Amino acid sequence: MKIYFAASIRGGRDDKKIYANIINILQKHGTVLTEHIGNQDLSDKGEYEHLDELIFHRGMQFLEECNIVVAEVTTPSLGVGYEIARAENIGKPVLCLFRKENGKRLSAMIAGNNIIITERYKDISEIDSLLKKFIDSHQKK
Ligand code: 6IA
Repeated sequence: MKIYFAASIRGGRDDKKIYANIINILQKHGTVLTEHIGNQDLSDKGEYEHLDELIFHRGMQFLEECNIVVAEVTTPSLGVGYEIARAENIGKPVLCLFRKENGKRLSAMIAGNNIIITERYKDISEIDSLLKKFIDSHQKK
């Protein structure tokens, strides 16, 4: 199982520890093609602009290659929104994970899309079973 994990980079890195924890859990279920998202040294600064084209093309290749997409969507990110829409267009199953906190509300473009599965969680301990449920439902199809 090849997993494309998407989460905010330039949208903000406040949740980077949570991303790293989610990646550890995902790795029990398959290969995470985008492990760098959990990199604690990766900031939201724009010092790598010259690499943007490379980053985009590599991301799109990984999206084609993956079996499922898992996106942590609590911190809004243009890049993650783009990846989700693109994944849906090319027929990849998408699971969005949203942390219930601070009265934040998930974009209606995600919450209102019935093709995408959105799960709300309070604690990282819930992720493993949410992921199992998602993988099982797609393997039965
Ligand atoms: O708009 P955002 O930057 O928040 O978008 C985040 C999403 O875009 C992630 O899910 C990634 O898949 C993708 N993405 C954005 N920036 C990068 C990136 N920069 N590396 C890999 N994927 C990215 C790091 C540059 C590097 C030289 C350290």
